[in-house]
Amino acid sequence: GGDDRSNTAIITRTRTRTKRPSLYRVLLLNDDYTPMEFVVLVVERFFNKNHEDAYRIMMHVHHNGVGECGIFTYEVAETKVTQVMDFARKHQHPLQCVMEKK
Ligand code: NFA
Repeated sequence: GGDDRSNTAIITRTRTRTKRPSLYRVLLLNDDYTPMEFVVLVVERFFNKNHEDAYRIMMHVHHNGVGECGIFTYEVAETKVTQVMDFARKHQHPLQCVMEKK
C-alpha cells in the first residue's frame, strides 16, 4: 500500500550473530605452606566438587605445581579467583588462585 512509498511499513531484519563467550580456566598453584585439607575445602566449597574429586585436584596441584578447578566465563572466573584469594587470606594461607584464557 502507500506504506512502502512513505517507508513506514519497511522492516529491515538484521541477522543476529550469536557469539559464544570466551572461556577461562581457573587454576590453583602449589605452595609449601597451605595445608592439604584447606585446599580440599577450597575446591569443595568454591568449585562445587565432591570430596573425592577435590582431593584428586589438590594432589594434582601438589605434585604438578598447578591444576585446573573449572572453566568459566570471564566474570564467573574472576569471582572464583576473588573468593578463593579472600578466603585464603582470611585464614592466613599463601594459596594462590589465577585465571587464564583457554
Ligand atoms: N603443598 C602443600 C603441602 O604440602 C599442599 C598444597 C596443595 C598447597 C595444593 C597448595 C595447593 N602442605
